[in-house]
Amino acid sequence: MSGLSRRGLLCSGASLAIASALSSPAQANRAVPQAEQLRPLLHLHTRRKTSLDGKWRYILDPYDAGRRGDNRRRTFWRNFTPPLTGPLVEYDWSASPEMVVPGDWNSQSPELLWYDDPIYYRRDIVGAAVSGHRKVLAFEGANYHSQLWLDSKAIGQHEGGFTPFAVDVTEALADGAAHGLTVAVDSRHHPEAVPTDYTDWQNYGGITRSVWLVDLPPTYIADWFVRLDGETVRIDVELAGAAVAGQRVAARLGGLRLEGRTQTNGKVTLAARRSPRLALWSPEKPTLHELRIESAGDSIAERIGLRTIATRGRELLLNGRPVYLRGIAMHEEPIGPVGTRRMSEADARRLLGEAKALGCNFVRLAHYPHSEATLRLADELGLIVWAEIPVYWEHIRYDSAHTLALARSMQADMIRRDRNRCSIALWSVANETPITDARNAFLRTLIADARALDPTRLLTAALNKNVDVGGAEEGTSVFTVTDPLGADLDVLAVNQYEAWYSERTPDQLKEVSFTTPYDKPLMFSEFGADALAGHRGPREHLWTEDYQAWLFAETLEMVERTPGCVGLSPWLLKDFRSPRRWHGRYQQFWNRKGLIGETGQRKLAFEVLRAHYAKLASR
Ligand code: GCB
Repeated sequence: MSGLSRRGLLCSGASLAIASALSSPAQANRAVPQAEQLRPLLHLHTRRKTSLDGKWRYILDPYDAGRRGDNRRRTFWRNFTPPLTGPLVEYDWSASPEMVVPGDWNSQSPELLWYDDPIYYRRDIVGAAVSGHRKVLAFEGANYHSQLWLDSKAIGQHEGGFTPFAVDVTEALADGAAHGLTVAVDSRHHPEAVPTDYTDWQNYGGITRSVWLVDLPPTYIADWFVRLDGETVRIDVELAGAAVAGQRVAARLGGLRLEGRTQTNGKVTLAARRSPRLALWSPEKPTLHELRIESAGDSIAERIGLRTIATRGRELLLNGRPVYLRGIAMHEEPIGPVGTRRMSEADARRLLGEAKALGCNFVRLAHYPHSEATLRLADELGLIVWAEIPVYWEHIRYDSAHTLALARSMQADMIRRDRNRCSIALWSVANETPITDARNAFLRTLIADARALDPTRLLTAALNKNVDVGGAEEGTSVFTVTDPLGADLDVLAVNQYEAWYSERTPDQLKEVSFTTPYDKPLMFSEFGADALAGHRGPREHLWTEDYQAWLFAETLEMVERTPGCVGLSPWLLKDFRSPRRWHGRYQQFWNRKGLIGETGQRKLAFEVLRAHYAKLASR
C-alpha cells in the first residue's frame, strides 16, 4: 500500500526522509512512548467523513506531569476509569471538564487566557470501516505539538501549529465499539521550533481546527495538482492504497475531458488544451470550474480556477497582463471582542468581506498557513493570496538541522494542501530574518523545495528594512534593497515602519524612497501604526486614529513614487491579540495596527486606503 501506511504515515517518499529527521530534540526528554511524525491526508474537503468536532474532555497539566511518566497516577493517555478500590490514580476522565473543539483553549475560560503548557484532550470514537475501506483520523490543525493515543497506545505525534496531520486507525476501530482517543497538545515552543516562543501574536493553544474521521476506499485518489502551462491544462494525479498501478483515470474540468492510466507508482499526468470556454480566473472575474476525477472506484469533486502568474523584469503579470496588488495583511483571528484562533467559515467570510470593502484584490495571510476554508473563500471572492510558514524573526535557529527539517515539512505540507487554490500567487519563505550565511542557506533550501513542489508560483519573503536591506545611505533617505536572497526570490517584499518605529514623522516620508538593483518587482509587505479605535486627537499624537490616517496618506504617496512597485499589503486589517503589547491605555495586549478594531469598528485610515484603492482601480 503506497501513500498510506498501516502505521499511519501519510506521505510520499520525499516527505518520509523529512519526517524521520523530526524525532529529536523536541521529544528528547519525554518519558511517554514516542511515535512517528504524522503527515496530512490531503484534500479533506472532498472526502466522505464524520465530524469529531464538539465537546471533548480535558485535563490541564501545567507541570507536565504526564510526560514525566514517573508513576501510574498521572498516565492521562490510558483508556481507563479508575476503580474505587485502587491502585490510586489521580485523575478521572469522566469527572474532567469539557471544552469545544475546534477552538483554542485561551478563549474558552478566563483561567486559560495565558495558559501555555500541555493539555490532554479525550473523547470516544466509533466507526468501523466497510469492506476494504480505511478509516483515517484527520486533524486540520493543533497548536503546537500534538501526541495521540488510541486505547492507551501511542499512534503518532505532530509538531507544528498550522498544518494538518492524519493517522490510519482502521484496525483499532474494526470491532465497531467505542475507542478512547487521547491527544496531548502542548502549546510551548522550544528554541528549535517554528516559530520560536517569541512572536508578535498570541500563541493560541489547542485543537484549533476541525477533526474528522475519514472514510477511504481501498484505492483512492490521494492527490491532484491542476495547473495551467501556457494554454495546456495539466493535472497530476496520484493514487494510493491497494491497487494503484495501471488504473484508468478520467477527469472533467468544466467542459474539458482528460484521460490517462497510472504508472506502477500510481501517478499519471493528464493534459489537454484549454478551450476558450474555460474562462480564466481573475479578481475581477473569479470564475471557478467544476473538477471531477474518477479512478479505481473513487471519485472527487471540487472547484478550480485557472490562471497564470509570472514576472517580466519589474512587472508582475496575471494571465499575461500587468497586475497591481491592492492588498491588506491579516492574521487568522475573527472579528469579535474576544481574541481567538477559532475561525468559522462565516468569520472568514466577514473578514475577507472587509478586505473586499477596502477595494483589495490581494491579501497577505500572515504569518502561518491559514485554514483551508479561508483559501477556498479567497478563490471564490477573487482575492490573490500571499501564503507563508512561520519562519519568523531572528530567533529561528537557522543553524539547526531539526529546525530546517521542520520548516521543510511544514512548507511541503502547506504547498501540497493548497497548491490547487488559484488565489495563491506567492509562497513566502520568511518574515524579517536578518542576513547571515546560515539564514541564507536555510531559506535557499526552502526556496528550492517550494520550486520543486510547485513550479507555477512565485517565491517571495518579507525582508526587513531595518535589518536586511541596510539603513538609508549616509545623509540620505534612500533605502536600497540589496539582501543577497533577492537573487533567489521572484518578488522582493519589504516590511518598513518609517514614522512608527523610526524617528521620522509622517510628513518626513516625503524624503524617503526605496529602490533595488535587482531587476525584479518590489512590493511593501508591511507598514502601519497603532491606533485605538475611537481615539481621536491632533494628528501628531501617537495612538490616535488621526496619526494612523496621516501615516497611511504619506506612506501611500511614497509607495506610489517607488519604481517597480507592484503592490502593498499594509499591516493590517484588524487589531489582533499580542502578549507583547503592554500599553495599559491603548493596547492592553492588542496590537492596534488594524484598520478596524477587534469588534469591527473602522478607523480613519480604512477610508484613506479605500479611497486610494478606488483611485488605483479606476486607472
Ligand atoms: C512586523 C512583523 C509583524 C508585527 C509588526 C508590528 O514587522 O512582521 O508580525 O506584528 O511588525 O506590529 O510591529
